[in-house]
Amino acid sequence: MKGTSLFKYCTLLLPILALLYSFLLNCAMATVYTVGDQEEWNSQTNYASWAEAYNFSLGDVLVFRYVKEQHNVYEVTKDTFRSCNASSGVLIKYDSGEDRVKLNKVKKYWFICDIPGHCLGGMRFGIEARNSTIATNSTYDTLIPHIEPTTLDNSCRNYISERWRVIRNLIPLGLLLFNL
Ligand SMILES: [Cu+2]
Repeated sequence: MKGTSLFKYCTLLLPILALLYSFLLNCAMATVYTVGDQEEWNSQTNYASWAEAYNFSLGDVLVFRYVKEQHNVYEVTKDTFRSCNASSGVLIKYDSGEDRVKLNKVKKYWFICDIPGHCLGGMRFGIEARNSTIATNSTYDTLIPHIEPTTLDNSCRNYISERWRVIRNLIPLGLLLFNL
């Protein structure tokens, strides 16, 4: 009899641990993207379609790899992205050949290469860094009520405490069901 009740508790505990783990993953995992993937940062790649292939989140990192002095990376305003004229609207310049850009704000980022002709030739793209706590693809979301974050700038801690409240409420219910 003792063995079966232990089994019951384990079957209850495992999904809870899996839930917690998936929440932590959603919050803590930052993805590192090499811009252009295998093509890296060069004049032959369509970066608009590269950028569309991914969903970028707060905390993710973009890595620009290229031969130093053959290219560079400017973070620019939307207007400068559109015009490819970097005489104004340049926010940050990178030229190391392996530039790591951390997306540390929820906003739209615009990047160009400022070597003559490269931006107009396609070395430019825009991405939107979203709040990663809003986006979740956990399969467990179908099993428990989904709680929308209350504010746009809510932190991971708020998110986890919201989720934890749901789990905490489910534990007595689960114990009740298993004991009946
Ligand atoms: Cu270039």
